[in-house]
Amino acid sequence: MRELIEKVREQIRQAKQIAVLTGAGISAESGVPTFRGADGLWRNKDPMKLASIQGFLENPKEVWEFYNWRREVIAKVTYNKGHKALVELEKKKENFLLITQNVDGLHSLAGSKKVLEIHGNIWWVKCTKCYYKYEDRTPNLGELPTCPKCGGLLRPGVVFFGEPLDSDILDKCCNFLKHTDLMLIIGTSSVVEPAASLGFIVKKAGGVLVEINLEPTPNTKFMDYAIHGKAGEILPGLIEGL
Ligand code: BJW
Ligand code: ZN
Repeated sequence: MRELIEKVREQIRQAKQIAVLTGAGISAESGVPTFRGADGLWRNKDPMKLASIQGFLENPKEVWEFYNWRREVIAKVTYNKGHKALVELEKKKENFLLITQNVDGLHSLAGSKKVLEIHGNIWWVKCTKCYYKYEDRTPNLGELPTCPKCGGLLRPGVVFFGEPLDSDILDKCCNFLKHTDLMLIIGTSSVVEPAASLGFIVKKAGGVLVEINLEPTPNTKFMDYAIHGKAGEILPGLIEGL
């Protein structure tokens, strides 16, 4: 393990441009539940009912109940050593981008500046009628929250299954990845598209892929390096020694 870490550290040292993709695993050690895996949310909850646009249109009350609960959980937790290590990496590398699938806002809370939240942010709400969008950090917004401007039904400011990602944000990610020498892919099961395929842009451009995860994923076979363990334990050691 120590040898593997040293090899990856050397690759990081040499890389002129670095991208990081994070998923729910990096926030797991903060106490935010992941989606898949043994303790994942989708073990006993149906993602198509709770996190798809069809699910929201059919039963907004149930979806809001789920998101109000998640907001309450996230309001009580904070960033961990893994988030903090990525703040340090950003300070060491001028050409840096952190792409996160997480909606918990913990990277920004930790101090990361160059972050793109490709699945949105749980603290934002959007009106389904007039599209007014604003930040509201009240943990529980009640049964069916309504828009302060027009009274229409509000929805969580996240990207549901079946919805396109913001095209400006996705373009920024793709343009950066085309010129990236090394990408760290941390704590994601790599099954949700298009995030799961972002690493291939780097690979195609000749860059190095490094996965950090508790366990192998469907993309592990495409990695140059795979480190198995907890992000909050691996990242500080990897980045401190740079
Ligand atoms: C640790 C750890 C520790 C734990 N340390 N590691 C192509 C093929 C097939 C399907 C599709 C396709 N293209 C699109 C689709 C459909 C769909 C999709 O991908 N489906 C697949 C699941 C089959 N994609 C979409 O619908 C996307 N939209 C889209 O493509 O639109 C196209 C379109 C164009 C034009 C018009 C209309 C549409 C949108 C995807 C949105 C995802 N939304 C969610 C919920 C909202 C946010 C929220 O509420 O939080 O985002 S789903 C959920 O999954 C959430 C996550 O961001 C996302 C990814 O999950 P993640 O982060 O990987 O978490 P887990 O739990 O899966 O994994 C955690 C990992 O951490 C595990 O591997 C653990 O081992 C590890 N771990 N502890 C290190 N301490
Ligand atoms: Zn409105």
